[in-house]
Amino acid sequence: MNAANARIFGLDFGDLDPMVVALDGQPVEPHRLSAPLLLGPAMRADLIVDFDYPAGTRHSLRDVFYDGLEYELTTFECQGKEVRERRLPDPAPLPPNALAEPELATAERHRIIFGGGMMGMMGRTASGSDARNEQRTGSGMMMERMGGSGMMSGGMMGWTVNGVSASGHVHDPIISAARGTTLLLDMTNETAWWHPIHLHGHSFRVLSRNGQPTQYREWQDTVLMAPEERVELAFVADNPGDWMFHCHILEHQAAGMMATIQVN
Ligand SMILES: [Cu+2]
Repeated sequence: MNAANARIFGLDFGDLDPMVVALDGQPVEPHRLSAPLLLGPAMRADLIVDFDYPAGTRHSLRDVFYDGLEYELTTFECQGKEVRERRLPDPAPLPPNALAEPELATAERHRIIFGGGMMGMMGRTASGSDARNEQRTGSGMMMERMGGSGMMSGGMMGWTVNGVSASGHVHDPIISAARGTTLLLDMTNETAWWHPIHLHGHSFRVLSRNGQPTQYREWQDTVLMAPEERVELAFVADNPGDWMFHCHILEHQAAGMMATIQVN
């Protein structure tokens, strides 16, 4: 569980071989990791690791998200006698939760654009990895502080959802849906920064990233968007209320990257 305010983790399990069985509390088809596990603030993952390694061996878990700032997060050491002779078979899928399946054929499609930051000055020229590091260090941290203090609230430094940099309480929903409607959100991150986008009140299926269907159509309630990334997600709006929809880096939310989705 990433309980950090702003830090994104890229978990490299080294020679351990975890199986991912759930994301954001929702079962997913069990699968191995083919890359570091990315967790933005608010994101959760359930992993199963079978420690069938010889006693005395050490296995490190590293956070490799920020280039040049990789570090050992923790170390596991196998001790004592083995509890079984051979490795367990891969875990069976967890039983699904009772979530309504989105009806894509009749879905109501909405474009969502996340914008802001210092786009004109440094935004799109930065490569992905530069943006990662600037987000953590140097100009990025300075920008976070300035954005958080409201010094640059004149627009350039704010963060936006569909062009609006929200402040205070958000009463005008960007979407107002009749209960039971399938909403398909076609979202683009038009900034040079990563954003974990979180919706209250619902879980959604992540359908595609940059036009490529996702392998597991995972249920999540927070989706981490890379700079310039486009993500399609869908859910049945079946929980009445005014629901926050925001970046879970709370400085970004406070500087405008938040909105309301209303379900009637
Ligand atoms: Cu953000």
